[in-house]
Amino acid sequence: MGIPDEQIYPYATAAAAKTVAKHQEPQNLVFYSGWFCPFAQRAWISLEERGIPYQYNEINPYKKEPHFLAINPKGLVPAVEYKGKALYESLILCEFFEDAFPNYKPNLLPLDPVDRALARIWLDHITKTFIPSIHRLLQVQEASKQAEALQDLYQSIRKLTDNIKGPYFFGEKFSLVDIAVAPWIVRDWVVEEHRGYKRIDASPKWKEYAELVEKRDSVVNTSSLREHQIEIYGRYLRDEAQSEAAKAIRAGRVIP
Ligand SMILES: N[C@@H](CCC(=O)N[C@@H](CS)C(=O)NCC(=O)O)C(=O)O
Repeated sequence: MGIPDEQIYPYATAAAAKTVAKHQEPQNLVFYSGWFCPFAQRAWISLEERGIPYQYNEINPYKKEPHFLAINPKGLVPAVEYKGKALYESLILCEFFEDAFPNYKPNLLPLDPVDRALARIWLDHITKTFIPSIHRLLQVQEASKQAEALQDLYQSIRKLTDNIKGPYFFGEKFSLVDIAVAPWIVRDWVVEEHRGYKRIDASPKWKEYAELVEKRDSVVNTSSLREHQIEIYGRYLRDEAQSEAAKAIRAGRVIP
């Protein structure tokens, strides 16, 4: 018997469906994605930003099908197959695209070594504070714990926002730091509608930044309809989700 999370709408919709349709031809790079997945969207935005040729392959990672486990033993999207080798982990894939496709522009990591290290410092901040607090905010049920998670989220956002050069994190150039948060910006309506989050309460600069990031073509073109997402988020909001991330948050562990 499968888990309830298996019951997800099977395909991308809206602008994301058009992007999927444009990427059906076989290519050296096969992108295993889930239309609903914020981690997969990071890799997808990177591919779209740089115009890298890829073949899109929709996966329901909750089914843990053997053919997919052979690609990613963790059974998580995103993953890629490139020249017969399998790779996974969203931010590692984004960096892999930089390394394996140097001629596809623009680069999404700065070229200057100091800025490159700074980008990684902020990616680490996003991984360790922003994502865990937004997922805790979704899942915790007690009002006091929700209030705590909301304040943790605002604090994480403010630290990031204080370092945004504007309009994007590194100035005019859209980068991997922007990509790392973009999928949660386009999904923050869930915590706004159900957990009292407001962009402006994090900071006015965050609100301005979020409004810019969510309009970026690569972000819009990899986003699906909200109506299919709410079914998935309903399980998180009731703390019923059985995804690996949901189980980790519930147990106070690091998201795998
Ligand atoms: N750390 C991973 C997280 C990926 C992840 O959690 N993906 C989810 C979908 S959004 C998944 O595949 N879940 C399947 C499961 O939990 O069984 C990354 O950054 O790629």
